[in-house]
Parts: sequence; C-alpha cells; structure tokens
Amino acid sequence: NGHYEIQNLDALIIGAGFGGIYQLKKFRDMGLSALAVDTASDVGGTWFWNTYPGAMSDTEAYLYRYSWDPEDLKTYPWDKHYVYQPEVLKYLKHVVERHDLRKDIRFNTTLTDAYWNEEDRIWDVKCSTGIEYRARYLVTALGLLSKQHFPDIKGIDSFQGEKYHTGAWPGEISMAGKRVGVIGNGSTGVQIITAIADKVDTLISFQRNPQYSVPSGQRAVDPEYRKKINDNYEEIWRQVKDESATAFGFKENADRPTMSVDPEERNEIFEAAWKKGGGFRFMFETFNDISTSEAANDQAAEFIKAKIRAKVKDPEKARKLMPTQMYARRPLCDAGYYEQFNRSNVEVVSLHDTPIDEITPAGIRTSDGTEHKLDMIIFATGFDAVDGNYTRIAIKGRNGVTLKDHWAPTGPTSYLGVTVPSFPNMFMILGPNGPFSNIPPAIETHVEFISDIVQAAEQKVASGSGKIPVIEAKPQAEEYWTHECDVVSRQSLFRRTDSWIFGANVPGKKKTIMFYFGGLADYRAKLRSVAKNSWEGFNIE
Ligand code: FAD
Ligand code: NA7
Repeated sequence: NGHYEIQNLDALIIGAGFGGIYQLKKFRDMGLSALAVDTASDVGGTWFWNTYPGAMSDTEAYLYRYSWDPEDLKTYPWDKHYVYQPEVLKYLKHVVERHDLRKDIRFNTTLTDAYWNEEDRIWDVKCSTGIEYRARYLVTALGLLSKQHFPDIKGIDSFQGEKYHTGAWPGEISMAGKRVGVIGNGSTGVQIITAIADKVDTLISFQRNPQYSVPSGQRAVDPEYRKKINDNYEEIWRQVKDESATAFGFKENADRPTMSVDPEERNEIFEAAWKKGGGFRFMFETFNDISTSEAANDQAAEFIKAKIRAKVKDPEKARKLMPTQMYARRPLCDAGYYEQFNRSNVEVVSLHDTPIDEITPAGIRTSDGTEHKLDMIIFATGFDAVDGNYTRIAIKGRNGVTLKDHWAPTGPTSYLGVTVPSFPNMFMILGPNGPFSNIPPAIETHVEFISDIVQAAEQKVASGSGKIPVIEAKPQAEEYWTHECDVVSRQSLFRRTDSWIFGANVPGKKKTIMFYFGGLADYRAKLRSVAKNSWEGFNIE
C-alpha cells in the first residue's frame, strides 16, 4: 500500500457526533494519542446532517447534553424545553471548542476499510483521504440513526423536481410557492410537516401507517425552572442514569397497571400527561404496562385517537390520520402536528387506500391513477438503523472475517452493545443491543465502560510484558447477551410492530433484536458487575 501515508496512534475514533466527541475527550484525558475522523465537514453527527426545518430533540433540553461538565451544565444557555437542531449543533461545537478537541478531529474523512493486524496487534484503518491509521484501539461511533434509508420506489430517479432526504438535508431550501410532497410520517415526518405547512403552496403527506403523536409541551424556560434544574443537577443525573429505564427525566410508573384504575381516573391520568407533554412520558409515566399489555395499549391508543378526531376538522382527513396499528413504536410528540391538516393547503394521502404506483417526472402516481403533481419530494423515510453504517464498510476482524459476515447468519449481535468476539480492541458506541433509552446518557455509559476497560488493560500490560494489550469478548458472552436481549424484549409490544427498532423498516433487512429493553439503570448495573467480576466475558491478554 505504497501510496498511503501512515500515521500511528493509540486510538482511532470513527464519528464526531455526541459519541465520538466524548470518547476523544476521555482518551485524551487518559493520556492516549487519539484522533477522531468523520465523513462530515464538521462535528455534530446527527445534528450536522439533519438540518431539515423543524428538526429537534424531543429529549428535554436539560438532558440532551453531557453530564460530565458541571460548570458548563449550569451556565450553558437553553431557552426552550426542547432544543432545535441549530442549538444542539451549536452546543456540540461549543463543547469541542471548550475542551480544545477540534485539533484532533479530521473531517471529510471516511473509514473505508479496517482490519485487525494479528501480528502487530493493531488496527490498520484506511480512509477516503489516502491516509492509513495504525491504532491499538478502534472505537466506532458511527451513529444508530445515521445511514439514510431511501425507499426503492419505481421511477424515483425520473423525478424532475427537487428531491431531498431529511437525514442529508442540504441547507436552506426555499419552499415558498411550491407543491411539496412528504413521504413518511415517523418522528421526522411529523416534525417537518409541522414546520413547513404554512410555508409552502401545497403540502401533501403520503402516509403508509399513521402514527400516534402527543403534544411535546414545548415552551419557553423560565428562570425559576432553570434554577431548580441547576440546583439539583447532580441528583437529576443520578436518577436518570441509575434509577430510570428510559432516562428521560421522569420516574416511570412501576406499579400502576392501566386497568387498575376506573375509566374516569384513567382518563384523568392520560389527560394530565397530555397537558404536560412528552412522548416517552405519556407512554411510561402514566402506567406500567402500555408497552406490554394489549388491553392497556388499547386504552392509550383510544385516548390519542379521540384527540385526533377532536383536532382534525375534516372527517375524511381524520380517518386517514387515524392509526390502525398498536401504539408501540418510539413514542412521538409534536408542537401542533394534527392541527396542520386543518389548513386548506395541507392534504393527506393514505397509502393504505391508494399505494404509490410510481414516481413520475412530475410527481407521485398512486394506485387510483391520480398523479399528484409536485415541485419537491421530501423523503422522511428514516434510516437503515443501528447496523446500517457498519455493514456498508469493510471492518475485518480475526481471519479477515468482516463484521457484515459475522452478523449475516443472525443479524447484528454483540456483547453488551459494545464489543464483538473476533474483533479485538474494537469497541462500538451504541452498537447493536445497547440500551433503548434517551441517548446521551447511554452514550456516556458506553464511553465510560470502553475507557475503563482500556485503562484496565493498559495497566495490566504496564505491569507485565509491555506488549500491546488485546481485549476481546468471548463467544459465549455474545451468545449470553443476545439471548438476554431476546428474553427481555419478548413481552414488549414494540417487538410485534414493524419499525426500525427491530430492523423491520428496510425491505430485505433481517428482522431481529436491536436493543436491550431492560432499561438504562439495569443495563448500567450489569456493566458495573461485569467490571467488578474482573471484566467477565472478556479475555484480556
Ligand atoms: P451520530 O450523531 O449519528 O454520529 C455518527 C457520525 O459518524 C456521523 O457524523 C457520520 O458522518 C459518521 N460516520 C458514519 N460512518 C462513518 C465512516 N465510515 N467514516 C467516517 N465517519 C462516519 N436521541 C435522543 O436521545 N433524543 C432525541 O430527541 C433524539 N432526536 C433525534 C432526532 C433526529 C432527527 C435523529 C436523526 C436522531 C435523534 N436522536 C435522538 C438520536 C441521535 O442520533 C442520538 O441522540 C445521537 O446524536 C447519536 O450520536 P452518535 O455520536 O452516536 O452518532
Ligand atoms: P422512521 O420512524 O423509520 O419513519 C419512516 C417513515 O417513512 C414511516 O412513516 C414509514 O412508513 C415511511 N416509509 C418508509 N419507507 C416507505 C415507503 N417505501 N413508502 C412509503 N412510506 C415509507 O424514521 P424517522 O426519520 O421519522 O425517525 C427515526 C428516528 O430518528 C426516530 O425514531 C427518532 O429516534 C429519531 P411505515 O411506518 O413504515 O409504514
């Protein structure tokens, strides 16, 4: 490989989003020489790419950030309960500047090929820039919602108008006076529809499965609220990380089944949550069984459907917007989504009634023969989630076997969501079968676990042979964890509803377990016990 410039490192990190940024900071603090690379031209990950109108985090602002910089937590401004994309991006850039991390990040750099060099005990990593990095540790922070999914619709390339995917939004786009079609109505579709409805000539929402969305409760932050958060931040993070399953800042209701209260009280509880706002809150703070009992789920679903009926004035539009599946996907929330359909310029096409036949040069033709004329098609069609960014590149472990090959028979697996046997010294941030929860604390959990095990191995080696340490999960450990994730998710209704959470949104992708459904607190307890039991499930040589 004569034309590769070679650079030696202790650790190479792929991805400069929430995960990669923190890992870089940690490794640097440990005294390792570390570098992060990203395909993007700046930091931010999700928040670099998803610049579509209305993009925001529906984790409340005070928890959609790092917990490890107490001074910054208390002083960094956020003026609304939920932060929009520009603010998240600004925050991440601020963290990078504050901790002087930028000098160790290389942009416009894509990992194309990585292989474990058994003899030298290092990862040989090739990047799009022609540089080869040789690193003892490889940490992949590729993002779980980062590889865009473009559906394979007939005629997609024939469209003569503008065409965008929300997850690769090109920047400011003028929509005024245009006829805009939006395909998809998950979290992203709901956000963009709400944001652009009053800015376009005509908006047509093409919906396959209508979703349940509850109000977000977006509002300005008053100083008293901020002070209360600031005064209690330590305790808040403790609860979020070690006492909560969802890590969204409320206490899940652990012992109130939906049917344990009479209909009137049930309605009051739902109504109170509706007023407070927040999708996870509505699903998990009200009762303990909405995601596990069909009867309970039905009650929550009926409550939301009644709200849709009341909000949407045109009965035909309301019919099309009415969910038909269980309420068992990632819970959504919005800042006035259903209301947009009361505008005369906003239409909804039910793809259950009339599926898309093809995309034409002028728009979208549905099975009833109607050609919906459009100037712009927005694909809010989601992501090849969790393993999508892993299987498109060649990461080769022992014996040249790629991660893609390793996962082919079973779907993506791991030990604890962070490592895979036969891939020594490689660690994933948010790999398959990590916790299903608010993500920043999940990322911190991974980064801290990875840093701790690396530290332990480095110390072991320093006191021993001096050779490069090799950390590797045992095959039985991967089997155990895969089984555990299977068992824990068995009672979840999420598993019976097709979505990205179980790999069921991309045609041809194996439907499989992608997350640990036991909650963040429980997950963290398991990691602590692994560490305490001399890194149970790992070989450290
Ligand atoms: P990412 O931010 O996805 O970063 C991964 C980076 O890796 C990307 O920049 C990518 O370019 C880079 N990369 C990938 N492959 C390569 C390669 N081969 N070579 C070089 N670079 C590569 N989570 C929540 O908890 N709450 C929310 O409210 C929330 N809202 C969201 C809203 C949207 C619209 C989306 C898309 C996601 C949302 N998420 C939310 C999830 C969000 O992805 C995570 O919270 C978090 O930002 C993930 O950070 P990350 O660093 O793990 O990955
Ligand atoms: P999602 O939640 O995967 O939603 C994708 C949407 O696109 C959903 O409504 C899909 O309909 C729709 N879709 C996908 N393919 C097609 C085709 N071929 N035809 C019509 N409609 C289609 O992605 P999001 O970006 O909204 O959200 C992902 C996560 O990011 C979210 O959960 C947050 O965590 C942030 P379907 O429901 O499959 O019928």
